[in-house]
Amino acid sequence: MVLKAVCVLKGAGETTGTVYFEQESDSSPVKLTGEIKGLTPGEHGFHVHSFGDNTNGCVSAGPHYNPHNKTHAGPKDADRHVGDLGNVTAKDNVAKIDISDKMLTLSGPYSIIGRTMVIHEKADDLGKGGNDESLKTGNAGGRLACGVIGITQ
Ligand SMILES: [Cu+2]
Ligand SMILES: [Zn+2]
Repeated sequence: MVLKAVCVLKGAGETTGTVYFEQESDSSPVKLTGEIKGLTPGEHGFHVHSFGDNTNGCVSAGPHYNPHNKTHAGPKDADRHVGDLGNVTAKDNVAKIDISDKMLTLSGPYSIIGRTMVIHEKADDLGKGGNDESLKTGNAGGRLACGVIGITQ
């Protein structure tokens, strides 16, 4: 059975986006498509954060989703936060999302449904920044927009 989810990102500024998630079966990679608008040109960190909580804006989403207690890294690293999707790149203020990720899942105890996608102000250094913050957040800076990942048809 194909699993599907969607996330509408909003924030305090002009950044908005829609991301679609699709997974062919429980053990398949998750495909992310869609776009994020209102970005400065260049790379922006893009992660799944722990909580589906927006009570105090994107801050309430908490840290990167990290159920296996790893340090922050890039999406191709074996040891990484489950939520570490690296960067998306904006051209003409729009980032087209086209990601396939083997660590995310839409089913089971580590499902990302009900958690939050966040798009950041700055590039994620993928854990290679040489300081403590790099191993937690990738120094990606403020949270421009976010949204809760929800089930769709
Ligand atoms: Cu993040
Ligand atoms: Zn991380």
